Amino acid sequence: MAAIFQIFRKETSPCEGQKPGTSGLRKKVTVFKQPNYLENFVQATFNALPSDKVKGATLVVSGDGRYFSKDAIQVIIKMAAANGVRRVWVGQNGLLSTPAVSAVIRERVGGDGSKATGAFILTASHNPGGPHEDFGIKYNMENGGPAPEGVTDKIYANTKTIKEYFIADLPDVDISIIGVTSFLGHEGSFDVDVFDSTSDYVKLMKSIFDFNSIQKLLASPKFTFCFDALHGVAGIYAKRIFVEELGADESSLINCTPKEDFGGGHPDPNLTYAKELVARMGLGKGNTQAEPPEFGAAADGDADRNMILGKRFFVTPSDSVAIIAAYAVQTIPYFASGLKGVARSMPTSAALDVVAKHLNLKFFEVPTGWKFFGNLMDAGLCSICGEESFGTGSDHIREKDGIWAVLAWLSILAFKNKDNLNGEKLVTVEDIVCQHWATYGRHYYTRYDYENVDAGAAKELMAYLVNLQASLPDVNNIIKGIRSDVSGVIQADEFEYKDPVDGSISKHQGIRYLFEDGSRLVFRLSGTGSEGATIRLYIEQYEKDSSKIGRDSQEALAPLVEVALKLSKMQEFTGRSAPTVIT
Ligand code: VG1
Ligand code: CO
Repeated sequence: MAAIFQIFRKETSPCEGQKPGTSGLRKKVTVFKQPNYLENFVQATFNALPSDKVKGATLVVSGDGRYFSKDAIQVIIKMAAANGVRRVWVGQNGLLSTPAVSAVIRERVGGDGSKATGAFILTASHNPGGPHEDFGIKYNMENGGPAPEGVTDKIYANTKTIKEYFIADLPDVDISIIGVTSFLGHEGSFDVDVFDSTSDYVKLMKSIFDFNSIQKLLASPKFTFCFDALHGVAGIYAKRIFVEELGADESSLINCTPKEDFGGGHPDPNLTYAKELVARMGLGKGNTQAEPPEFGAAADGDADRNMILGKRFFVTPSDSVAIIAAYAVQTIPYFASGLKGVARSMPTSAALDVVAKHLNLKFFEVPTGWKFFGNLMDAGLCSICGEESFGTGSDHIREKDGIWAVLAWLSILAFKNKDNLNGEKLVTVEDIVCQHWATYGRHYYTRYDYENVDAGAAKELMAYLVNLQASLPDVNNIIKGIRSDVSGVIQADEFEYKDPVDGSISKHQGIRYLFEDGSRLVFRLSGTGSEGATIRLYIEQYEKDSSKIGRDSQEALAPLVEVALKLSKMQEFTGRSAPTVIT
């Protein structure tokens, strides 16, 4: 053991703009590298926690491996030591997916019986990485979920008054080698435990799913599979689970080596950014791919999001969660005794609502962001939940979980094909989705994102839409002038949520226009961008008539889209004639 480490108190002053967004603090790397910027936020977080969750505690520090993570991990280790933390757990090479962090907090027991009470997760999720791109940091609590608003508000308040931070003069720890490094301080010892990034998570997945039946599906020569990690952290889990445990061929994995800059792309699993997978699956204009795989999936940088594809077929995330919920009890052993309830974020389509009604399940609609699901799960009210933004998950952890969603779909496919693996033709992803629509009706759905819009203009547009809500007759007159074939608005408001467990209220969670026929328009400002503002416009229309469920979704939604764009004066306010991304 080396010499006793010293703790230094460093003077500092507040840095602007350290308000955590929908999921942590996300800024350009160049901002995070400014003197004291990272240190201030970390100290503000320590100061926001009850002292027993810092002094003597065990914390996890890891992330998706993006540029600047390794430097940040060393700083956080030294600040943890100086603030009295007893031990820090680090995934090998600093890698842990966001869902794996949640699993580690909840499940991992250290050699000496220790359990973690929180985690710093270093990721900006689906935002690009690299010296000129984004870095991010968020704090998760003892239940494995993101810090609730009460805590993030406190962190932000602390960043505005901070005067000092504490840091120990420890040497850098080699985080590429598994093992424990101990240091002696004036108040006792401090350990850094570097452990295998995948084993806790893999163990949890094996306890949830029937790996045997999935293995049989993957072994069928009729079933072909492709997974794209977009160079995010999902790659290390994909190799362990899909190849080593389930026997998929190595060639089924693409972009599964994590890179600090995600190979220069957006690690965002949607039809725009997951280009290679989308082409392989035979999707996209003019695609001539001869024999696409039966099933394709992608995850984002920190592996909490997922995109599910069939051969030449896209599953909307809103449909995906509804379908998983509908099949869960039959196909996933973890849910065999029934679902406690289901939940979705407000802008997510109502496909899940219809399933909940049919199956007589408790149902909740919460604001955007995973932190809102945690309370419901901790109270035993919710088993499965999802967001339209490619997030799906369950109460096995307190984060959304990309690999879990892929395993859930493989479980459904294995179930549907269990007596059919040598048959003429497999039941496909498309078959499963179409059957679902035929039973429950179809929710046509699309989202338009206007990225990096002038922040002032975005605010004005939102204010305009709120003002408009004061008079429904006026709204309906405007709409009639735009399209006479669109039904009338019967309710217009800003979504407000009262947490049924702790009674806390979250206001201004999105502007809604609800139509008589069940259609909806929702407008929100993103809380995860790092530059300007991003306007999200969500458009949904319900179709019960089974003869009308097979239309192209952009075509089916065209009248509503026209109404949304003209009603909001999108082009007038933003100067944009088209969105940056359509999903
Ligand atoms: C977006 C999504 C939201 C998701 C959040 C974090 O937030 O809309 O549904 O929970 O990202 O996901 P916003 O405020 O930009 O709309 V992740 O994978 O970036 O942690
Ligand atoms: Co993510």
